[in-house]
Amino acid sequence: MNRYAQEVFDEIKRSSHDQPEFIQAVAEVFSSISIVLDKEPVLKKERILERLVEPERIIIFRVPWRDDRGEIHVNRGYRVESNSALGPYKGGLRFHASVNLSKLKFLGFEQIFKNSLTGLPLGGGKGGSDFSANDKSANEVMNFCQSFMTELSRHIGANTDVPAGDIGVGGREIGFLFGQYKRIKNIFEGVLTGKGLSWGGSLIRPEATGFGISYSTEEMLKTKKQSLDGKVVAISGFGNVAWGTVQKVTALGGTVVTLSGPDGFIHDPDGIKGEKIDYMLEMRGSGHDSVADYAKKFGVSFYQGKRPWNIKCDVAIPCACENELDEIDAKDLIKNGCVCVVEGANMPATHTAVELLTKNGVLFAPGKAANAGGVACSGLEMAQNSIRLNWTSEEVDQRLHQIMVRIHNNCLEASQKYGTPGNYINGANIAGFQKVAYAMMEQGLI
Ligand code: 2IT
Repeated sequence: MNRYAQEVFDEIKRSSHDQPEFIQAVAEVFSSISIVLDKEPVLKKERILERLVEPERIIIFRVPWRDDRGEIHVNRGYRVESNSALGPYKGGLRFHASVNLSKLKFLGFEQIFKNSLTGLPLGGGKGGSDFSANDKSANEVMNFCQSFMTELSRHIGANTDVPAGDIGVGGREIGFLFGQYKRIKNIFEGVLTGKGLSWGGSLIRPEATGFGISYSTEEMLKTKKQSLDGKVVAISGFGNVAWGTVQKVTALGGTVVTLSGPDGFIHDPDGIKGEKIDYMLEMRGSGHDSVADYAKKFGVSFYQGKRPWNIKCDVAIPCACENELDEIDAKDLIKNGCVCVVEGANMPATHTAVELLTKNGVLFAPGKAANAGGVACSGLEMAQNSIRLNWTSEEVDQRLHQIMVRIHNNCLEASQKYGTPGNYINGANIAGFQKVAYAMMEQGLI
């Protein structure tokens, strides 16, 4: 690491010692951009790193709500407004029992660079709550969302901060949140993305993250004169990201053979396609948060408590959550001849796993480049809201495809320009960082 970066990093380790995911994300970005810091002393003079790692604002609030039996519960709500140099804060809301400040600071930090890479006018942010919808009724989820938005509505707006979904926040939750925002503010505006189609949503937004991941994968494989056609693909997760990825990978000729949940993973060697893809939506809607049902329904193997990375595959796409693919998994993938690992989730591979994979010549794409299609389509939803028009699915998909190809090429070019050709981690961090850093300097001491 560059000396200036190391100094700032040491201070973060001290001041944020209880935020391991945030420290992990900062370490990766700082290592990648060290070469830029070496070449451009103005970045130190302007203290860009200290400014970047400190969110512009963090809002933490009480979310009281009533369950169906009349009992009162209190959850903690958050919005981390990381950076607005390039546009309004933009990033998802995560509702899950595991949500804490470290995770949201890491996700908000990543979102700055991801959103920069999209080429759209989007700042970075993230939010959510330690609330899990799984064991709650629809009425309880609505009560929670209304209470959450009652406070959040003071801090967001179509030109200020535009949240979307993430783990635990899908179309239903966005609907409840949007309805409450409109009631409180008396403004119908594009304050959230991932909206329903009849009230300001964009076609392709539900599929966009997975489609974008597949387009990225295709571009990476192209550099090795390969394609997804005929490839065996292992995927983890079974939520929105996995669902879109299975659809597009299958359409491009790949065979997806695994899905996973907190309970374990399923292995379907014939491929997850047709009605099996639709069944993913049913599993998610059931609120069970498990994939064992898939194995029962389609008569395939289910491995309790295991992750899918020891299944032989050509391409692996972790789409569940942070740090779900470790050193042991990386060794299994390498041993089984995997040629490409693409982060569908945010930071699903641990630091050691990434080191092992890249050292062994496995193509590797970081989440901030590969899964940027989700937020890019959110940017397209905002554009449609601004012009009060809706584009066709073909038009949105074509723009999404163009954006993903451009992100791939920009990352590859930056990796070459700074001496590590084909290292998409360095490429993504450098390309994403430079644009934000210069925008911050042009806007004065912000
Ligand atoms: O991690 C992500 O990029 C998202 N959850 C989507 C964010 C967005 O604003 O669409």
